[in-house]
Amino acid sequence: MKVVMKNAWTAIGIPFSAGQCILLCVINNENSPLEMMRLTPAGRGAVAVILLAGQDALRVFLKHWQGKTPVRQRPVFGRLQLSALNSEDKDLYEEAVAHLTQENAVELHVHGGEQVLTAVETLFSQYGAVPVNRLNKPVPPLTPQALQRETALRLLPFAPTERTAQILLDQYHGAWDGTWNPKTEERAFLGKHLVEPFRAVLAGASNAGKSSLLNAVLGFQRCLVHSEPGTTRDTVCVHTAIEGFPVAFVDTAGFRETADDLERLGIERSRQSCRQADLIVWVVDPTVPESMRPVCPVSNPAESNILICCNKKDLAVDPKIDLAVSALTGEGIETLLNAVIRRLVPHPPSPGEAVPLISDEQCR
Ligand SMILES: Nc1nc2c(ncn2[C@@H]2O[C@H](COP(=O)(O)OP(=O)(O)OP(=O)(O)O)[C@@H](O)[C@H]2O)c(=O)[nH]1
Ligand SMILES: [Mg+2]
Repeated sequence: MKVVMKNAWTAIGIPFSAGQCILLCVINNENSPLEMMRLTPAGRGAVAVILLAGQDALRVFLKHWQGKTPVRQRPVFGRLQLSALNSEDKDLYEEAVAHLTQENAVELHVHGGEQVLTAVETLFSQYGAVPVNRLNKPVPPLTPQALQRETALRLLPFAPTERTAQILLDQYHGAWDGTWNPKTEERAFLGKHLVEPFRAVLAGASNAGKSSLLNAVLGFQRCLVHSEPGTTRDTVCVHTAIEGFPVAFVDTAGFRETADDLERLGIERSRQSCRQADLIVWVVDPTVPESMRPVCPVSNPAESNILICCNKKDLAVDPKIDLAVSALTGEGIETLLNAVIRRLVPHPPSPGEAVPLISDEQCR
């Protein structure tokens, strides 16, 4: 990867550790203004690296540094005083490793929390240091391929699974040649869910076994289960992954006529969850034929949005429903998971295949 920075920066990315990249920077202008740059990628991390560079970098840095003066090629340990210039409070410090990488460039390794990074940047900005992006802001108009690559790189640190990280990496490496075909169109839905999970909502009549099913899917007892109908009130959302694709399962209050105010509030939440679902898994109890009713509460739901699942297979089956499972014995749970993921990702991409990335809001 070669990255060209604006102004005085020239940078080359070198693989650093799993999924990370550090930029080696060369300052090639003696009168360069004071600039600071985050060298570690966005996202959570124990350590972050900030580069302060420019003609005044070392002088400004040493004003706040307690420790050995950094010399070229030898990192030193010390404390950076973070207090504002005119502040009374001089006791705010960050322990750090400093490294003079060039004549006018100090690389500072600090704790990776956003508050520490902001405090360090606030400190240097008081001396006029300007934040510089790790990647050059692309000059508009961007080609669709360049936009795809840029989005992939931005989302990569937030990928929740190895598979989604691999897909994003493929897009960064130019999987998409910019042409649309029916498959690309279809995969745009997946592109929206490489960071944000799909939402699969377990809904249905009360007592059909929705909470038991969620527990069976997860493999541990997350939700309360009881023979009394109306057990679940609040929605319970649990994140997991199927075939490496992130899925948030939502357990909901069962639909039924009730005079109980609290339960009615819960049922209203179930309705809301169904409206926001990428997939509704409508759970039916074959021992209670009325559990097919109440019909799904979403007005005009697209049929592809609903998967009907007959639970309590150990007690009975409904010949009209193909998908039969038992939350109690675990029978059919694998089949259910396969059915869920095939509805959400009908055509999973092979390695290197294009998945269009669309939205900014995927970046948390
Ligand atoms: N035999 C059998 N019983 C089950 C199965 N799944 C759930 N049950 C039982 O059915 C009852 C209701 O289960 P829940 O999981 O609480 O049902 P629910 O749909 O979440 O109920 P609400 O939250 O009240 O809407 C409990 O007594 C469970 O033990 C199953 O596969 N087989
Ligand atoms: Mg329940």
